[in-house]
Amino acid sequence: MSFKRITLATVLATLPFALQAADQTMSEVVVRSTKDAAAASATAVDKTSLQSLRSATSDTATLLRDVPGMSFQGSGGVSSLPIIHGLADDRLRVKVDGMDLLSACPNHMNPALSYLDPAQVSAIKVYAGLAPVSVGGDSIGGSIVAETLPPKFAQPGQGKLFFGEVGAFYRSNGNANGGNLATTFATESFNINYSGAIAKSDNYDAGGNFKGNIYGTSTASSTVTGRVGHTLPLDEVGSTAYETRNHTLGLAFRGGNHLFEAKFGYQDLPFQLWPNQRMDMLANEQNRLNLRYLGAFDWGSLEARVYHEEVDHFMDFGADKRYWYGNGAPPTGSGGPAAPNGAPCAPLSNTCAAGMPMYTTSTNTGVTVKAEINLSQQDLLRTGIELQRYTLDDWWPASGGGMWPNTFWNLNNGERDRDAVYGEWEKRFSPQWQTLLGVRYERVKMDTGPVQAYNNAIAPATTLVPAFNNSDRSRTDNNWDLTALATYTPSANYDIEFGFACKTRSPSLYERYSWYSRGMEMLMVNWFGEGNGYIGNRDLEPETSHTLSATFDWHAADRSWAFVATPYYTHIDDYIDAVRCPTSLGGSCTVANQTNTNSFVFLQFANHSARLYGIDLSGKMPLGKTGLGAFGLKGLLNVTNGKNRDTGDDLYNIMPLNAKLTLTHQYGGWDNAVEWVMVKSKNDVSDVRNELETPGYNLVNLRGSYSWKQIRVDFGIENLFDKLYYLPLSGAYMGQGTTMTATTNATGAVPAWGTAVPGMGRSLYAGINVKF
Ligand SMILES: [Cu+2]
Repeated sequence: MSFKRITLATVLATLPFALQAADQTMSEVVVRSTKDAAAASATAVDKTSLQSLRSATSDTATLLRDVPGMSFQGSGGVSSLPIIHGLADDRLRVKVDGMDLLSACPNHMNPALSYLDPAQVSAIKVYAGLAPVSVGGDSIGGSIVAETLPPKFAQPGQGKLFFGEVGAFYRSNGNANGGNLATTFATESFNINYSGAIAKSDNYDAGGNFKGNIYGTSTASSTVTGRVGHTLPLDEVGSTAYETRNHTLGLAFRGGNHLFEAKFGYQDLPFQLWPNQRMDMLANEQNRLNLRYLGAFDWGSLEARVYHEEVDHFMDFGADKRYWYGNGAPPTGSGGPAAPNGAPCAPLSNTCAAGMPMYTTSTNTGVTVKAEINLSQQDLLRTGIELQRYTLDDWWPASGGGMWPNTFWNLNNGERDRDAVYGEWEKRFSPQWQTLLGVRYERVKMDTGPVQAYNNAIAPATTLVPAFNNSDRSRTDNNWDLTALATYTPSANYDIEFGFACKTRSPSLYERYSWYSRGMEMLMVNWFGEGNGYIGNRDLEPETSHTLSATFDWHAADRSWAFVATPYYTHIDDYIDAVRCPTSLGGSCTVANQTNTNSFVFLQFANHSARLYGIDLSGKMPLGKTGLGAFGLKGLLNVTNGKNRDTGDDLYNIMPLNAKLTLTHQYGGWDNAVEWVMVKSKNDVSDVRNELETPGYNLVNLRGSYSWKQIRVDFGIENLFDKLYYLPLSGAYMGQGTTMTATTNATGAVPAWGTAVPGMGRSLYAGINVKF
């Protein structure tokens, strides 16, 4: 667990120059900016936790698991969607090295943090509800800031530096393994560094006795040639395998008070299968370039950044979701076992289908300029501009059957551009009182081109295609954000931070422009994991949150013990929730769909009034020192409640009451822990989405590590007692069988509505990292 004041030191250590404080002026600027109120409202994960978790997970978002107020929407093995105080995914601003990255996929399979391996993260922090406006806009639920290795330079007279780290891990469940390498060569003014990591896993096994293979008998189930069910061993959770490779290359130059950095990032992900989506990611490639200037001046500091990102994303059915058509061999790199022969399907026609290829590409170009101006010893002004140009294409080539004869255009030349300007004023009235006040204006402009259905000549395409193509689709939102924070430190043992934030997020391209009401196409538009289908709403308004929050922090002067409580209340106007799609849209928006309670359903996005409240509690205390080492206790408890105020329904995917108690042990180079994770049953569910309830559970994890000067070994056992449990925020299990039916229990189809995704059974893990 990490506490913000303690971790300021960690944040400091990871900032450029701080390690090698060769330049006095420069480091003073950097030091100043981490002591301010803006930094105080963040919770950073400490270095030790980052190091120990990288052997236990390849899913970078979950590095934040011990941050109060965080939960995670389960997804592919390396693509969890972070949630802060019940607000998920696009509602958060997630920055990787200062870049605003967005998922380019109708299932949000490639969120920002999926482009970093845990081993590449040198710092990650969370601004819950009360994020300063300088940390980012177009979000209502807070910000997550992740950074890769900062450049380190040689000190005067030190000559050349060459150092690095190499590591590897193995996890028994799913036979997961991978490795990481980071190296740096540097002089006093030049730095070149590389970091790379690979990770792969087979499907994992659930704990206990999981029978997900409900319809897995191998008989033909459909008139579509060759479509039969796929049999998995009992206990194996289908479509949880993955393989990912991430690389960054950095160059940096320093002269006087100026730093110039260039970072290239590359992801080449062969496959990541999805237990709670109807599709699998069978390729994802990202290229990113990030140029940064940082300068220190008498008056303060100036930071400028230009970035460009391109994503190529491809989906189809992975190994567990169909038998392969044609010669029976799965596509190269799809990760699954070879399937028995299906009947050949060539040429494609309206009665002969071969999978469902879906492509998404995006380009993302941003410019940010930020100045920190020291107005006086007590006053700091932060001001900046942020520009972003974003384009997205989403198309599904004809593949036979009902997907014939056209290419389906889900989004054709979608554009989402942001222009923002902000100002933020920090004042230190006295050693006890600090305040921060910031205002941000942001204009979001969106548009998209004409679309077409697989077949424009059949209903409901006959009406929806012309309706969409003849409509005025350009939208401009003028959004205002405001954050007001105060920190009061009456003594060395107590401080309180409290404030108010008003934040605005414009709808995403998918929320506004997904347009087709046929069942299969709607089922493809879903980033919630609960198996429903969605259609967009061009009349959506931006959602605006109003959050009141306070953090009460009692602690020892050296933080050997601490107790922290953060209550919060958020009211959201125009919250983008969902309604059963109106029958006027035709297609699968049927009368029966309006009232179904035990099936997958079809929904349309709609603005409603909503509210969330809750409290995060965390604490730690020493238990005493014996000849066997120092023992301590850490605890964490999160409560969140969310309601749609218009319909009275519960909000979707709210984590039930959960707590974690950790017994820690330190002795020499040993650092060990026993974790007890407790999660209550989830009974408050979204009725409109037929969200699944999940039972409560307890898990025990063991973690150990031993550090020498240059070698660190981590090991542990997760889910020690091999319990079968269901992930409360992972939606519906659709990891095996054919996935294109919303309502039937046909042989060979996905498990019927009502099965949640089981969590991982017992897993032993070990990792080693060697510094050189
Ligand atoms: Cu996708």
